[in-house]
Order: sequence, then structure tokens, then C-alpha cells
Amino acid sequence: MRSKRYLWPFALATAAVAVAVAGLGSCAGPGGSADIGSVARERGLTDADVLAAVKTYQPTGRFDEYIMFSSGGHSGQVLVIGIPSMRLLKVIAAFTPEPWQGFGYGAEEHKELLASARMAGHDLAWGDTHHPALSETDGDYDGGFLFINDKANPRIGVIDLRDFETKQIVTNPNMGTNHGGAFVTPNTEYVIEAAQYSIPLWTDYADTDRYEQDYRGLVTLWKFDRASGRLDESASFSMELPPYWHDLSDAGKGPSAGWAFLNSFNAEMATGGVEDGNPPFESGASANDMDYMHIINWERAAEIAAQRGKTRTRNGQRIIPMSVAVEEGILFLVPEPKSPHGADVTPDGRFIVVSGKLDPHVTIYSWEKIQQAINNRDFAETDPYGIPILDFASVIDGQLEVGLGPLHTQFDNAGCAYTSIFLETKVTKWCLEPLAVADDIGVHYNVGHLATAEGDTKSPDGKYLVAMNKWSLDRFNPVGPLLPQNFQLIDISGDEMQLLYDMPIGVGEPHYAQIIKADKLEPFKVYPQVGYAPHTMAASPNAVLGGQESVQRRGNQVTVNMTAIRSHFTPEYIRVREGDRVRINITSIEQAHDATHGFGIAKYNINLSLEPGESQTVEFVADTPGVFPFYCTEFCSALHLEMMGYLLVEPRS
Ligand code: K7E
Ligand code: CUA
Repeated sequence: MRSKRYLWPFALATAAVAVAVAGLGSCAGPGGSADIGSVARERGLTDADVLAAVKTYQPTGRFDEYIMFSSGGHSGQVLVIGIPSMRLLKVIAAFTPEPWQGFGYGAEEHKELLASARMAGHDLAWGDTHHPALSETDGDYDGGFLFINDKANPRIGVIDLRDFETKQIVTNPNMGTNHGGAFVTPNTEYVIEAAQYSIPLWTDYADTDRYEQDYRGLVTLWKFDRASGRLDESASFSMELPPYWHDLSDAGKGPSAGWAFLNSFNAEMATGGVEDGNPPFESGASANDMDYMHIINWERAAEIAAQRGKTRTRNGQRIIPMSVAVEEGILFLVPEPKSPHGADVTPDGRFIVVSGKLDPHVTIYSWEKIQQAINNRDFAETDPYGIPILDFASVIDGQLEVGLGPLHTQFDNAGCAYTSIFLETKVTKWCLEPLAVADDIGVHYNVGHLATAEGDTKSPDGKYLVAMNKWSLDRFNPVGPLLPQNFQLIDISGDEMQLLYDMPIGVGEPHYAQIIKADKLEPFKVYPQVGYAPHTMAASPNAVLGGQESVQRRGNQVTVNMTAIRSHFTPEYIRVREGDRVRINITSIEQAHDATHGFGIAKYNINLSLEPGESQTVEFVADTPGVFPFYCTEFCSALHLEMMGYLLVEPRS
């Protein structure tokens, strides 16, 4: 009874909102009230609630105006969400095996990818994704590719937005973890990745009593080759940095193009050890009033990295040593208050906004003043590693009090900015010229990053802002002690911000997201040809076309060439002997939009997802005798349950 009473008003509200959007006024819904006013009254909705519903509701079949790519946090995945509806459209398998997409469940193509993503001799079945970055052309998202970092294991994933699949994972052999990635330069020349917690760089092992001597920070510029859609490891390079803990990066644009900004904390170089009576990391690393933003001339660094004798190679990576960076005038520091988190370049590239977690202000640095100071060699001092430090007061444009615990800043199309205020759990809107606070809005609870529509481009759209919240407390039905992180969609098109929608995230802590105009994306409807290999985005050498199906045995190697089409596999029997090595080349010969087949084999931990035209290969040793049904794991047709076959593994004895 209770659930029924709960459901009726919900269904009515949905119907009423649909009516409102269609502009029809009223119609008879099932049972009870049928006009917006009385449904709103029954459900206890305010006018603002109804307005928010009308602004976000998407009737069936209507597409969203924007697509948000969000990190999936320690799920190791990427979330794809429509805006303004906040409908979850996809979870892209990035660093973590994912069975729906068949990612990491037997396909040789994925085995290769995941093998390339191993670190320290370990297969890694998770990642901690923080910062997605859409590829850019001339400072605008171009909808081609998405890059995503793994903080836990310093890696960068490359996702091709033609099929929303992960194509490449590069590992960084000289980092302990990464946080200042992924951020792209304005034409995606490079993808920036900066380490977070420092480890020894030029030696494999050193205890932390050698922290200042042997531990180092690092920033890597991964060269992106758009033609192949891959990061080119041999054309990439790194720069040695002091062992501060590096935080977030952003690439300059417009007048600051060619430069990158990277903030840091623990400039104290604290080494913790609370168990030995030392101050814990949390206080040791925040003892000073100032940490450092790093100012890096990446364009010039790329030229220097190409010169003989200017780099040292470590674990196959070309690294510009700090001494060379200083000598060449491509690395500078500027103080930033206090335990900073977030460095964001304004759309026009003239300012860099930094927030200190323990300082209630945003600090706005002027690129013009920074440039002047660098050109005039106007340095206040050097850090212990000889890096010139610019004078704080002479390069800032201003500071503005925005609230307690400011973190990240995003921009709109009207010269205003939005800063997340973690401790006060709100978003502060402020404008640059003149510098003043304009509005604020409470969010629930403890907001981290923000994302505005097209927010990291040279021309943000404004319109929508998403607050990415860490805690949800009383916002949703309780689901045990582990509660969902959540997103709140906020309308920023007017002078006052309006909260539109709460979306719980049930898979991991999303940190950052980017929001792109949906019409910039042009994903495949079906793969361009039958027998296509998504991992190379080319015809598969293992393609099996209709009529080419076969089973071949050579010694104990059995090769099955299989096709899938509604609603059968050909062949339907795989007969092998215990201990045989079995290789199945399987092609979906479908060309119908959305006609996906799966291929799962019971008890062998194998599951593929075969989109129309896709070819994949699985290879395994039939080490367990018995009878194993295999079947299509997507309900593809009325006779989908019949889309199966048998793997018969005959015992040796
Ligand atoms: Cu969570 Cu950008 Cu990794 Cu801030 S980060 S919240
Ligand atoms: Cu194919 Cu179910």
C-alpha cells in the first residue's frame, strides 16, 4: 500500500510536467489530480521546484543539449551524462574491467591494452580517475577524444569519441601517483600529466630521510598524434620538479598560450611520521602560509627536450633536469596561499585563478604582470633548488574573499566565475571586472569540482553549472553507511543561480567533469565496415564474413572462425579436447543500428560485447573438461534466448 501511494503522485507529476512542456495546459492523468497546480500541492512542490522540473525534464526521445564526461573516481571509469536531464548515458570502461562492454573479459585486444597498463609487475584492476580532458582545436572542445588520468597508478587513458572506447593507456614510469592530469594544450599538442606524491626520481630507492635530495616531482607532456589517435611516447618528454606535491594543471590560452600553470602543496617538504612523534602530514604539509604555483614554458621546453645533451633519460623517458629548466628560463615559481587546490586559466587567457583550501580568498594572477616579471628577471628569491620565485604582490591582479575552503573555479560567458566552497558547502559566483562577489548558492554537501558548459574552452557557454559534491547525508534514501556522492545541476543563465536537479552517483567519487555541446560529437552508429577492429579503428585481420565460418585444428590448437547475427552464432558447436588451446575469431555481421550481441562462455570468465560490424578474438586453454553453454548476453531479438551454443571439452582420459 505504501509504495502504491508513493508511486501515484510521482507518475502524475511526470505527466503534468510533460503537459507543461508541451504547452497544453491540462489533461486527464490516471486517477486524482490532473493539473499542475494540484499535483504540485499534493507533492508539496514549490513554484521553484516545478520550474526546475520543467527546465530539466526530457520527454521520451528528446536528446540533451550537452554531454558531460565525468571521472568515475575510484571506479576507474568515465561517466557520460546528459544535461539538463542528468540522465546517465554510459559508463565508459577506462581502467577497470567492465563486463557490459566486455572490457577485460577475454578479448585479446583488451588483454593487450590491459597488459600495456600494468605497473610494478601487477595487473591493475582499478584506477582512480580524477580529471577528464576533451581534445581541443584552437582552444575549443572538438569532440574527437577524451583523456583521463588515473591518480592511483600514474596513467593516462585515451578514449576515442567515435565509439566511446578506451584505445590506449600509457603508464608513467617515473611517477608515484599523478594528479595534475589530464589537461590539454589549446590544440591538443600535448596532454599534461603532473605527479602528486613525490618519489625518488634518479634512484630506485631512497628512504624519506633523503627526501630533499632524492625525491622529486615531475611533469610529463604527452605528445598527442591526432592522426593515429594515440599518445606518442617517444615524442613525449618530462621535466624534473622539486619534491613539492603537485596538484592541478591548466594550459594557458590566448596571450598565455604556450605556457602551463601547475600548483603545488607541501612546499614544506614535510615527511610526516606521526607514529614517531612527528607532525602528521596534514599539519606538516600546511605549516607555511604560501606554497608555489609553477609557471612552465612548455612550448620552449619541447624545443629544449629535442636538443642533444639537454635531457637525461630515466626509465625510457626524456627528462629536462631542473638545472637545465632554470638555465633555459622555462620554469618559475610564484607563491600561492595556502594549501592551494586548483589553478584555472580564464577563458581569455589573461588571468590564472588559484584557491587555497585554508585561505578564504581566490587569488587572481595577471599573466601580463607575470610575463613582465619574467622578462625583467624581476625575482624575489629562489627556492632551495634554484628556481626563481616571482614576487607575489607584484604579479597578482587582486584577491577576493569568496568563503571558507575555496577549491575549484569555472567560468561562464559573461566574465564571471564560480568557485566551489568546500567548508561552507556552497558555490560563490563572482565577476572579474570589476572584481566582486555576485551571488552564492548552498550545495549538498561539501562540493569539490565544478563544471560549466564548455567551461574550459576559450568561449564558455554559461547556462549550466554542475556542482560535484562529496557528501550526501540526508539528500537521498539511505543505502547503508556508504552514501552516494552526488551532482547538483544549477541554472546559471540568470543573475541568481537556481538549483535544478540532484543526481546521486552510485559508482565512485567523481572529481572533475567537462561539458561539451552535444552536437560536437559524431559517434559511429555502426562500425564503418563488417569485420572492424575498434582497438585499431581499422579492418580486423581476424574478420570473419558470412560464409567464411570454420573450425580448424592444428595439433592441440583449435581455431574457430565465428559470426554472430540475429539470432544465431555460426558455428553453434565448439568441440575440443581437454588442454586444447582454443582461439575464437568472432565478427558481428550485423549492420543494424543498436543490434548488439554479447558472447559469454559459462565458467570460463569470458564475455564480449560485439557492436554491429565489430570483430574480436578470444583465446584460452580449455583446461576444464565438461559441457559449457555459451550464449549471447544482449537481449537482441525475440529469439535471443536461442542465440547460444555449446563448448564441449572432452576429457583426456
Ligand atoms: Cu578531487 Cu581535482 Cu583530484 Cu579537487 S580533485 S575535489
Ligand atoms: Cu544476440 Cu542476444
